Amino acid sequence: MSTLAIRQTVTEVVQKTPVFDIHTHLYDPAFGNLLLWGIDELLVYHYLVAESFRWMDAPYDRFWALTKEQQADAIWEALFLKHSPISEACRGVLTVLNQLGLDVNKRDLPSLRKWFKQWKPEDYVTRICELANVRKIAMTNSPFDDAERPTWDRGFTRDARFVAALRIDPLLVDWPNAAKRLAGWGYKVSEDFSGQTFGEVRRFLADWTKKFDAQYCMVSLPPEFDFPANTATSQLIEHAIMPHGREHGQAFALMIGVKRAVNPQLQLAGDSVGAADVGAVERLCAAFPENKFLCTMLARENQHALCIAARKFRNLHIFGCWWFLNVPGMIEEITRMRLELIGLSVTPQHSDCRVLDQLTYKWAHSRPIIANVLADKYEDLAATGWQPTRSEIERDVHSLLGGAFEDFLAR
Ligand code: RAT
Ligand code: ZN
Repeated sequence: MSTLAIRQTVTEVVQKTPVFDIHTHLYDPAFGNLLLWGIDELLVYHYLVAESFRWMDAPYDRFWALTKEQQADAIWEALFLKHSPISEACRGVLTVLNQLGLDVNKRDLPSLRKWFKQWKPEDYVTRICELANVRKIAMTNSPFDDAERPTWDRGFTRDARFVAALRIDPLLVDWPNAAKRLAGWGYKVSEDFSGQTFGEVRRFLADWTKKFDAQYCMVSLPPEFDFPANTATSQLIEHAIMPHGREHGQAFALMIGVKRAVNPQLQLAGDSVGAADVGAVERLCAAFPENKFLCTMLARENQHALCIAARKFRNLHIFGCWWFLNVPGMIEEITRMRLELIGLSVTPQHSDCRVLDQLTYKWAHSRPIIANVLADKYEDLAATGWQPTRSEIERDVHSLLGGAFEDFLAR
């Protein structure tokens, strides 16, 4: 293949390969209103809320008192009409509309709203999955979430496209309150870890793993996360999460580096970032070679050391350009570094979508970047005389878009 043919083939294969989106905040349609979609949800996405407040002078409370539609109007006005919508999150809204065949150039929010009203959620899920070329979506499912728990307790027919992930932040970052809740649900736990506490936490994890059919267990942690340490988080990981993981063959996903609520007035949009210690991840991987770990980190400063950790520990699979890193410049830099350091045993991207429609933009924006970096790498190989074949390219791209992740979970 000529270098041009390599680039064209890689671009085409990356576009055509269906993706397994391994971390989102989307829900199986059986969860009803928890599955967010449509223009107003797109506009009130917390990434845009944070950006719009930069232009607003009114008190925060006044914005939060508005209806969703009014909030969307305010954001549209501030971020799309009064200034050009060049940020990644703004551009995303326009990519969604464009992919749906809508004319963004009219800048006509009421007529966009009218268009979305014609859809039924089930049909819309299919339309969006087709457009985004997504084959499977990992949800974020928390037993501590009062909004979703009733649906699990009631039971429902699963949509095969949506798989569950057992999210346990309250357990690991707010143990005193989590202990109270577990006790309320009949688990014999004590805040001081006495008696059968660890065994009962394991029973709790096993119950919800079964109920969710959870593909992995997940937590997000602050920059200060350390292991081993004299903290409830560290104790629970060692004595409950790790044995649970081994017993169920379940990987433990760590998302590290989020500083929650640095500006609480921004609500969901008020979280920030801090550099963490990759050493804590290495020590976990070394202490528990029989456990599998997934990891993404929020700080740009941590990306190189995390790649090196993955070179040292085959029980560590790194994934995604998380949240503030999910912008083209960072995706390019991080994906290039990962491919150069660990080749194809990585999942370069997840979407973190909260609104169904965002699947189209997040993947439309990431795919060409991944393709471009990958094409550079194949070109370098071709320069040595090693010509990649189309089927080798297809195999590799399948790995990057979820296949390597599935293989890792199945190991
Ligand atoms: O990216 C996001 O939408 C964040 O608000 C978080 O949900 C983060 O991804 C997380 O899973 O904690
Ligand atoms: Zn997330």
